[in-house]
Amino acid sequence: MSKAYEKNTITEDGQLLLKKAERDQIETVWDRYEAQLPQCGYCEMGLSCRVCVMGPCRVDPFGEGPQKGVCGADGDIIVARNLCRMIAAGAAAHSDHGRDLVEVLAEVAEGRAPGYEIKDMEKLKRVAAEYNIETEGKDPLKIAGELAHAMQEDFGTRKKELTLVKTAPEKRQELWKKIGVMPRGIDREISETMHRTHMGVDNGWQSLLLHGIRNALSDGWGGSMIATEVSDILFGTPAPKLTAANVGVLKEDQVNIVVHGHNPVVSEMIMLACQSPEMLKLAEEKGAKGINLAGVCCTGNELLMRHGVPMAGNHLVSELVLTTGAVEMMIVDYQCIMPSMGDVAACYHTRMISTSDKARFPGMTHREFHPDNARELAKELVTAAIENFENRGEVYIPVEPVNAIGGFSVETIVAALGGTPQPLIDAIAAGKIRGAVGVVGCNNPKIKHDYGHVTLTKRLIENDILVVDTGCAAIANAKAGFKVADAIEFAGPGLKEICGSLGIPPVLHMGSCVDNARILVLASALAKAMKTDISDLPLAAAAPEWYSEKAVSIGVYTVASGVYTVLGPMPPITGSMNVVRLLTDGLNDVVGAAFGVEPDPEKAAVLIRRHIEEKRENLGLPFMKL
Ligand code: CUV
Ligand code: SF4
Repeated sequence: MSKAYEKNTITEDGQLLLKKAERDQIETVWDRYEAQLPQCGYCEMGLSCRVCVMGPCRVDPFGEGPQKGVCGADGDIIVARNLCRMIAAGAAAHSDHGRDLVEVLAEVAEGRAPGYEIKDMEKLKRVAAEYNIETEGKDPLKIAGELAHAMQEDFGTRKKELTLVKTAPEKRQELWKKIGVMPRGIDREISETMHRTHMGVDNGWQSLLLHGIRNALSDGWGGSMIATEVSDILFGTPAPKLTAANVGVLKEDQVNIVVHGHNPVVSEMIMLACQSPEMLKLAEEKGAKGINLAGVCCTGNELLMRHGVPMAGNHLVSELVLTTGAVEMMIVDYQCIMPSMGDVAACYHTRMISTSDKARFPGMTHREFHPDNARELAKELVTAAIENFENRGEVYIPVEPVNAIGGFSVETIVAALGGTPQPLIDAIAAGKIRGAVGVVGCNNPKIKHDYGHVTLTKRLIENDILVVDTGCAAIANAKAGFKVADAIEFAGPGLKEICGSLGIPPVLHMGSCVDNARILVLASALAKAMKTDISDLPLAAAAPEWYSEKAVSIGVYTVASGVYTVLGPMPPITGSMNVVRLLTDGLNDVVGAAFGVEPDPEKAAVLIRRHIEEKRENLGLPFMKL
């Protein structure tokens, strides 16, 4: 059987490693996807329901079979309920990640987290001020303790609104209040979604979706934002750093340790252990030239943003990274870690370690990290990885890494602009930069790996649209070479001029998926500086290859924040034309933005350019007829 490697991925390392995987008889995500075809049409349309045991039920999309579930729910209700449950799961994932960070902050405050510390004192004070915590002359650890406590309150049910929502433009806040979607408590909204979607509770597809919006907002302006802010406090606010991406970042003559997952709590400690002289000495004794730490997915993005740790790959190549035979140990925390990873690793010498009490995987050794044991456990694991170096078989690292610059927090972007967003606004007003787009989200075997991200990004920057990216999209764009200063060659003349004079690439890496909150903060800053609402600005977002429930939550809070968002893969909603019309059009009248769906990135680029020109025209800025 010959495989069309080119059909699966545009990346050279991905194609070569797919060949290697075939030789080694490794089953990959693409093989399993093919084995699943054709996928269930009812599920694809969102028309199947497993909410209770009178079912499972399905509604016939052609109007011939049953039109209602056993309980009487029709297609609109079932589709809306399913979508809301996706939002709840996504919001829960991001927000629980945020909670874990808040817990570390609390333990740091109590002196029970050796190795962790407050890295960004200024940010601690700034965020504490948002929570109305007095900081003058107060011991930082005391501030940290009070802040952790106040943030934990945001997760609860006792508030009228989340604290950080007030960083949104005032008009936006008023709108959220007016339509009744102001998020009250992070856990509360998730829990209420589960309640409303229970059989026999909320059976208004519109009211369900409105609550879905509130739930998603509790992620974007709550859980995710808290995750980002606390990560910056504990590990430092990112600043531009040179890094590299693709599987070529693995080193033949060094001990390779790869971290995979999302939360920096574990990976930061692993990084510190890798840098310790004691470990480096041990590696040398074992015949290695050093210890090379690399990332996959968002925990990698967290390390990349703050420390320039290189990135071996994104979601769809996570299995392939192991087929290099060069990875001594992969250490995972949670989210987006395929349960197949242990099977792949078993064909090589790679040791697989799971670290979170809430995330177990077949074929992995479980070594649980807690703030009090993290520093010691990290050293133990790195020692074991070093000792595994001598067990290596054949190593295959077929490509050279691509350089990239990462680390664009809002703080550094504003600093690069000279301390205010005004130069960016001036450039937009003058038409040198036509607008800005967040390209975010996952990979999905339904879209050729990285093709969606890279094609869309290329089309946007060549049309003078600044791109900011996060998650797997950010890794795709790094591999494509869009993140070095020279990448301005790919940009249109206006963007090229502005980025050239600032010395920044035309595509700015803003971090992990929870760091989409940084994009919200940036959009807010622009809207506030222009004394308007986010929905008036020439902005858009895209998730060209999304797959996860987290991405659904992100998409919904982005639209609800006033940003037109184009999805690549179609969400499971086509079973209800009412839901489709609301999400792709009706929401414009509710929140001033809506979704588009366009799997072809060339066409998505046109949709986005048209949207941006329309916003420019409305603002009275020079616009281009497309
Ligand atoms: Ni969240 S972006 S696959 S790892 S959610 Fe995971 Fe970051 Fe998508 Fe990528
Ligand atoms: Fe069927 Fe209704 Fe139960 Fe869903 S909630 S499984 S539609 S009976």
